[in-house]
Amino acid sequence: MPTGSKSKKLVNSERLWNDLMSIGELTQKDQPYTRRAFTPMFAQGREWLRTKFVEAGFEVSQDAAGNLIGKIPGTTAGAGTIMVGSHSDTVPSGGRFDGVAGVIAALEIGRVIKENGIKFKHDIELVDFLAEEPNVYGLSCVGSRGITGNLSSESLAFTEPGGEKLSEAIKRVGGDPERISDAKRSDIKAFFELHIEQGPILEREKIEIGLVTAIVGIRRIEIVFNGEADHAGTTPMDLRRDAAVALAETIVFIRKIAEEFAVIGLGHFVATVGVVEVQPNAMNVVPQSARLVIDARSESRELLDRFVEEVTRSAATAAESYRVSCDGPKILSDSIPSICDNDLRILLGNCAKDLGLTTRELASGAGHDAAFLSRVAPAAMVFVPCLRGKSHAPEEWAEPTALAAGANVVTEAMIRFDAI
Ligand code: HGY
Ligand code: MN
Ligand code: MN
Repeated sequence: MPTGSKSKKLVNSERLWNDLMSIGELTQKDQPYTRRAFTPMFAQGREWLRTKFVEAGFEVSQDAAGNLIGKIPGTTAGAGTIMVGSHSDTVPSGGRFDGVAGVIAALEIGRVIKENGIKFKHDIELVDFLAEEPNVYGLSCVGSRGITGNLSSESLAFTEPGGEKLSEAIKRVGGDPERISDAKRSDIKAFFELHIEQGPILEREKIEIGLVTAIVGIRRIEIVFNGEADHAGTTPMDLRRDAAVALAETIVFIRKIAEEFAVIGLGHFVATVGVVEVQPNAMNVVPQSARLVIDARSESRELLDRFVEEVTRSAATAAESYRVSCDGPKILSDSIPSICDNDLRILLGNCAKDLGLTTRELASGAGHDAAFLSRVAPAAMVFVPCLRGKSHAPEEWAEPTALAAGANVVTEAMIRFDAI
């Protein structure tokens, strides 16, 4: 039976906060807060984390998929692993909390376990997953896909505009793509991820702990319209083959159909076009080509399928109207909706209540590493409120007390899970 707290608040809130603010300083100075996966700034963040893991007395390693892992061996050989973690990479001009709050919480939980001499039967692993955010190689959740055996040779061959392959990038940050299958795990008995909600519900309802029921499936879809470059001043309107107009009409349709699907009663549905590229992108040239990438999310795969059918029809109609061709829709990535483990969610809820915290269940409209971990292990997520629900922006904010509360809930749940 492990010693240690029963519903005690063991986390050092000030230390957790100071570490989070320190790693937040490791950002592209001209674009706070930016620590894009595989960049020199990301490598600085990783070095900072590795040092902290070593100082905390963890056994530090990297797996073949490039995940940074701090381990505290358990007392019982073969008991398996309890894993806690999230990601330290950011979106461009992102925040100081998305992902990295969960990594620093994992670091703090590991320190609490060591400092309080809490003995676990299970091995404990504290993880920074590689490249959770979509990146220049066109694939998100790189490290957690690796842990679940979902990094195919096709994915490893994805290249960024400069021609470097994803496999080369993984190697560059300490992974070993030739042994990528070694990253696949079957020993994880429970996975916990603490994350800011990245939405307004907990703050609005003044709830301290969010217990995540499901994580949406995310489908990223590319469409390219090809017309004809022409002089913007001399070409008569009826002779123009303007790719950008077909793209614009399609974006408006995407918004309309997403608003309809959002209230159709099949759970969470959202879609947006976050990437728009026009070539040759010159103000006095009729656009020859126009590329868009859609990020569509839903708890229902059937609804995502219907969405793609509707968008396909709309894009074809727009292309015909403006006498341009339409390549796509092409599915760039397609993660399935993930259900979080019911027993772990109940355990987290009981721990939160015993710690005097209010809770509510909610789905996650954001993607997370937990979505992949849930394919190889029981996985659960704890959300903490964030200011105005804002995320993926420098204004992202969460209170020190909220982060400490979340970390205490996860710590307590790990102790109780280990004792089952
Ligand atoms: O895009 C997402 O949902 C996550 O923040 N990567
Ligand atoms: Mn994110
Ligand atoms: Mn995240």
